[in-house]
Amino acid sequence: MKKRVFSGIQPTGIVHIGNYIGALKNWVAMQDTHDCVYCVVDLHAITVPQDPVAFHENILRTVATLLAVGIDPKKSILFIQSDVPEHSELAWILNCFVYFGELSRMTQFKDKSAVRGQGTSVGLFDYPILMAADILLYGAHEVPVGEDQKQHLELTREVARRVNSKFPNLFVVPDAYIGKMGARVMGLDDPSVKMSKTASSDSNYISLADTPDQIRNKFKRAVTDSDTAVRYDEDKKPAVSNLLTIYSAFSGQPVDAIEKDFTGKGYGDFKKALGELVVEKLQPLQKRIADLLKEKQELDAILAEGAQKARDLAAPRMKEIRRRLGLGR
Ligand code: ATP
Ligand code: LTN
Repeated sequence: MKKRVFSGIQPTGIVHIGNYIGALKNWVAMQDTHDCVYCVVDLHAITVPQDPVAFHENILRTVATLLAVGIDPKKSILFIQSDVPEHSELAWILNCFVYFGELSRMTQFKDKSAVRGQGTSVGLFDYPILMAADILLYGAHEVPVGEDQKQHLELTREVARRVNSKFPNLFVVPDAYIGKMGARVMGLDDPSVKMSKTASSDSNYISLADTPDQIRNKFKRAVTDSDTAVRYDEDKKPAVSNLLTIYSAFSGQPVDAIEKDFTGKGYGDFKKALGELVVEKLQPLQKRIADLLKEKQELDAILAEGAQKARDLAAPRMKEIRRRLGLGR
């Protein structure tokens, strides 16, 4: 039996190369070795306000992006979270096993609520519990995510263990799968913060929808470090190390081979080559995304089938959970 994988992505905007390198590349690779369930987590996205029209477009664009990068609905289950109501139901149950203090310590909550102040929703506070429900509902063994989700995964494991101590073997305790390279792609304008689609400046990230000129310009303007050598050193040269990580992810070359190619050349040459490389790799993806978005019926059919398969797994699991807890009739 193959091990089960579950992961999710928020449809909050356009997917950026940090999401791609840190998470989606691993999602695609795991399809051949694992039994994969991938979800567009729209209920997570409404923890902050969304305009319904733009939001709906973002959901479809995210689905098209997943298909374009190589998520294959014949190999994996691909669906939208709100199509499977069991996620919300399990989240409620798990809420009753988690303490206020634990959620207050989540760094993503602290960061996001600091920005929103009094406008912080209860949903934002509860976000990690819905994520735990996503994972535990499917009995996932492994969860491929970027480094920023490590703390949420730790909480998920803790919740699973806690429930299991009262209801033995109810949940599989999942492991985070965090890649060795590119698990934390940093902002191009500031290598001390992670690349984020909700960053204040759009020179922070390269989105999968950027035009060739935008991509070239963003790399040209990307922050570098004080000396001139193209060399990987996370502590002393965080900006260039980040660019080398991106180069390596898009070219498939190991970092030391790239360093060799650029010996004696300056940052200018390196950033120019990086811009061209990323343009060349993203163009076919962009075309596929645009083509898929024209086929609304096909997308809908894929999602309907994915939702059905996900429900077929979730419904009996939820029934069992209700029974073990003594809920209902
Ligand atoms: P963002 O900060 O860009 O809004 P997010 O982390 O809030 O993104 P998602 O879009 O749902 O939310 O993330 C999808 C996946 O991408 C997750 O596994 C996340 O860990 C990963 N990821 C996000 N940003 C980065 C990054 N800069 N480097 C590597 N992986 C990342
Ligand atoms: N919080 C995640 C998205 C997410 C997720 C999940 C990831 C929601 N549910 C379940 C893995 C498994 C993020 O990347 N911001």
